[in-house]
Formats: sequence, structure tokens, C-alpha cells
Amino acid sequence: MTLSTSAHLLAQLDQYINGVWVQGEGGTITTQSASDSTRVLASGNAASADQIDQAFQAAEAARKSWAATPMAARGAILVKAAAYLQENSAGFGEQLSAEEGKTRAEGVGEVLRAAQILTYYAGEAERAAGTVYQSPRAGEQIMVTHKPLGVIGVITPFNFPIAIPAWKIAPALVFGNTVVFKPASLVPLLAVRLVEALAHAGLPAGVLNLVIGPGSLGDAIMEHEHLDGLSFTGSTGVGRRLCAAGASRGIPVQAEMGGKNASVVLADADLDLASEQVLFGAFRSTGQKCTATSRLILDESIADEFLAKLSGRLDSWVTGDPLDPSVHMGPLVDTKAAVSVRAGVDKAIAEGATVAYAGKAPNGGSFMAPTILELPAGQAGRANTAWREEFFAPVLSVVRVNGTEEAFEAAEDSEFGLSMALFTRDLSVALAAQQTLDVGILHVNSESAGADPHVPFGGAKASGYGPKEQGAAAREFYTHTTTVYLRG
Ligand code: UN1
Repeated sequence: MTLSTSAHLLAQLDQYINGVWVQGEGGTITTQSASDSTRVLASGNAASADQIDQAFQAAEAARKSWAATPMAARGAILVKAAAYLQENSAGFGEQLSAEEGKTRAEGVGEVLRAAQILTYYAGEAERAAGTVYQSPRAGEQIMVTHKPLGVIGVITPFNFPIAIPAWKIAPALVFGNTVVFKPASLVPLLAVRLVEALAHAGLPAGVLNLVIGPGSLGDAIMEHEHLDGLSFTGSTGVGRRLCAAGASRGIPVQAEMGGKNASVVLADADLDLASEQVLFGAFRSTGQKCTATSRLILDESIADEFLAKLSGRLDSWVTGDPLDPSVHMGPLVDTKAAVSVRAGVDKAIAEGATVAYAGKAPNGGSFMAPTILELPAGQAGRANTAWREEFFAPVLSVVRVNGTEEAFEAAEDSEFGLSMALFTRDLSVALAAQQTLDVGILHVNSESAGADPHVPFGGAKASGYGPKEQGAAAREFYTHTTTVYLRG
């Protein structure tokens, strides 16, 4: 695998504390190519406990002056950082692709998406900053105003190494908070790039601090006395533990967690459109999105025709080197992930699943072919591992149902409730889904994945906890309100 000359790789992984890049004082850390674990992309040392403390001290010291900086000036820094990411999107996108495994186009797209998110939040300076209410008393108005929370901890997953950090850090900063940021240890390269972009744009020392290292750093962040709020995306287990820790300290925690998202294709659906969108939802980014489609609910009357169309599309879907422009799907993030998913698929088959489609992929390592499993109808299928557990992989589990009611009932049969895609031409069915189904995001006639920066993002049930992310919802999380009874 070769990187174009535009991809100037980092050799050294450093920490960014109080406006300075410093070597970590903890154990050795490395980051490898997703396709080839013997290919080290960068190495360095993890942040030590002492460095976590230094990061918090810096964030605490910078808090007041950053909060006092006009929002327009804070936003201007985000705009400059966005321009830096845009200028470097080709090289940074390739690094992302090499490290995480999504295709080059997806990697470049994600860097541009991060730039778009920064630009969106820069615009907060021009949006409403609070609300004014009528008072029941003469000569009085009631204002609800927003103030920064303080020092925010940001803990992010491997699968969107720059977009998810951007959609937490940009609102945290623009609303006047300072940040201690810990990216997933598997994919630190683009976290470094995002911090580099913001530092290059003139962010004052201490406002954003980067600490790289193992998951245990997350606990050190959660326990730090200067932490005023935490935004986390990752597994439900870790998320719930952090939420409990936050509750016991009385600080807000926002947790975006797992998904087991259904696509429902009803008898009246446009099957060409639905099969294209299910293909994208299930297999883009190697299925490594919390919004990916992993359950497929098909009306029996169209099931065979739909599966034939989807399989036909998959026949020309190429899995391989993510930097090769002819490839549609790269590897999983590492070999460990692939071993665990293969074990999950074997378990599902032992429990009664049959393989409805097995694609091609390079042998072994972190590569995994697109796979469709068909589960037995009724409760037996719904008890299957492939129905219940989040694989985070290009594995789609199908059940057949009769009619809308059964389809909705199957869709609801999950502990998760992040996203769902519904394919129908019947608007009344779409409205019924919106009114009855317990999901945070509902797509009608489009794939289950995707998130625009100006609208709320987050899930129900085991998928989310705390205020939603993005759009106006972000302000609710990154600020606290003061209600002012104002009499002249
Ligand atoms: C998307 O669907 O484009 O971890 C974004 C995740 C989600 C983000 C999904 N928090 O996959």
C-alpha cells in the first residue's frame, strides 16, 4: 500500500498540553495501518497521570479568559482551522484511511466534514444566544442566558477519528469551554491533525489539550477534580460507567453509545432505491458506524426480490486496500476486531443463522467480506446473537415478516434505539413510525447512517444518555443556564 506524496505522515505521537507539543511520559504507544498491523504509522509515549493533571491545570487556568473572549473571536479561530483542514484534506484523508481502514474517499470526506462542522459552530455567534420570556409581573422580563460549563472532557471512538472529535470540541470551544481531549488509542493521527489545525488557527494555550494513551486515561479524566462535563462516544458498557461516575459527582455526562439499527423494507417500497441505500448503510466504512444498518427487516412478499437486488449490488462491491480508488470497502480497524466478528458470525450460525450472501475479501488479517445472514422467522431469529449484539462490521442480519405491524414490532425488538431506516411510499406509515418507534433518528427512504451538523444527533434506550449532540442540542449540553428576572 502506498501513500501519495501529499500524505506527510507523522512519525512521532506527542501530547499537546498548555499550548506546547510534549513527549508523553507513560508507556510506549504506536498506531498501525488497519490493513497491515506490521506497518507502524507513528509511535510515541502515552500521557502519564501527571500529564493528565497538567492538561487539566492548563484548561482550568485558561477557562476565564477564554470564556470572556467574544464568541465571534472564538468562532473566527474555528473558521481558520476549517480552512487548514480543507487545504490538507487529501493528505489527512489518506492518513485517516490508512489508519482506520475506511476508503480514501471516505477519509477525505470525513476531513471535509470536520471542516464543515467547525464552520457551522463558528456561526453560533450569529444565532440566538438565549430566550426572553414574558413576565406575569408588570415592569419585568425573564431572560434565559447560557454560560460555559467550564472544563470539558472529550473521549472519542476509533471509527470517526476527526468528525466525532470535531462535533464535540467545536461546540465546547465556541460556547466558551476549555477542553481535555482523549482520542481512541487505535486512531490518534487525525486527533493530532485536528489539534494542529486549531493551534495553527491561533487557539490560546491551555484552551484545548490533547492526551493520547490507553482507555484507562478516560478514568483519570472522569476522576479529575477540574472536570465540569464529559462528552463520550463509544460502547454502552463504558458509557454507562462514565454516566454513573458523572452522576455521583453531579457533573453532566453526554454518552453516545451502541446501535443495532434496523432497515425496514415494506411491500410497497421502491426496491432499487432501498437496495442501494441498505448497501450504503450496512457496508460503507466496513459497517463500522454506530448508525450502520445491521438488522434488515423484509416484508415476505418482496424479500426474495430485494435480496436478489442487494446481492447483485454486492457482487460488484470490491473489498481491499482502502487507498485503492477502485475499492468500495476497506478492512476493519484491526485484526482483533476481525477475529471477534468472525467468532460472532460462527456463533450466530451455530444458533441457526444461515449465510444468505458471502462476499469476497483479501484473506485473513483485518479484512472481512460483506456478509448477509438470514435468521429464522419469529422469536428464534430474534434470540440470535447476530440480532442482539452489535458486531460493528459488514454483517447484515435479515428476518422476514408479514406486514407493517410485524415489521415495526421486529424493529423495536432491540435494547438499542439509535437510528432506523424505513422504506415505504406510504406517508401515513412513515408518520406512524415517527410516532411509535423508540429511535433517536428515523430515515424515511434513505440509509440509516449520516448526521448533519445543524440537527440533533443521538439515540434512545441503550444507545444514548444525556442531552443530544449537534445543532441547537449542543448548546444545551455545553452550557448551563441562568434565568434572569429583570426589572428596570
Ligand atoms: C454518521 O452516521 O455519519 O460513532 C455518524 C458513530 C456515530 C456517528 C455516526 N456517533 O458511528
